[in-house]
Amino acid sequence: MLIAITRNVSDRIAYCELTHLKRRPIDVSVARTQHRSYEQCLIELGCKVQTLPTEPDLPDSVFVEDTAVVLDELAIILRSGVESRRAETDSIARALSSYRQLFHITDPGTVDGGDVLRVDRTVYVGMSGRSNKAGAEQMRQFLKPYGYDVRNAPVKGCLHLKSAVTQIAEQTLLINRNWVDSENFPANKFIDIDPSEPYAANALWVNGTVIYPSLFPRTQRILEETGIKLRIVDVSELAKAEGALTCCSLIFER
Ligand code: CIR
Repeated sequence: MLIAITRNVSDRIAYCELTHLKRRPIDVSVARTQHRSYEQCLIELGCKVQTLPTEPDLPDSVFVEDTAVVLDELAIILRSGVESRRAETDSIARALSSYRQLFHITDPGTVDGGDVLRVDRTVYVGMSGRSNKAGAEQMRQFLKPYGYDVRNAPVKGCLHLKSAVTQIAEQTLLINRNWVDSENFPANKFIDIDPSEPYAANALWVNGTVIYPSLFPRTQRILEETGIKLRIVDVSELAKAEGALTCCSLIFER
């Protein structure tokens, strides 16, 4: 059974961190409605959704993916590259402690979960504005005993590694090659996003279906033509906070 940890949208989401986007008004009630449809989609795809209580004072706390990495054998509680997001991990660590043994990234390491892409036994860590070599090295030490290969993958022009590349089928990655070099991921097949939709590489593969945002119709068509099974969701209001699809959940086997 897959567990999906989520968290309701903070009233203060308008004060979120923004790196590559201009600040635009965010309608909290629309963002919450979209977030509920996202959770509903996860339920329909077979996840048991565990929604954590809202953190009213933490604007970005809906983006739970950035707080932890959960693998079958352990969970790593992360240390964000931005100070404003570090308090988000307390409640996540409490929730995850019932499922996994916990390890912690510590100073000077920083890693945001949006920078962590696992493909089978390889864990790629994006070298971005949020995640650094010290953080990746700590992950490498935690994961070595379990046989994971941890590799650093430089990204440029985007927030996180998973803004640039995500897994959408066995050994198949959806990629924006302007933001990350495909040579970082040997032994994988690639589907390129439509170049007019640079943010289109973030998709969420759950139980054989790809949850995909309605914002990128051209890339959606490419995926449909490839025969990928899609579930389309509207997360346009959350996207104004620079949040993508993967970042709104932490999904793992119970
Ligand atoms: C931030 O800048 O941290 C948030 N406004 C957005 C985080 C999105 N996280 C993700 O894609 N993993």
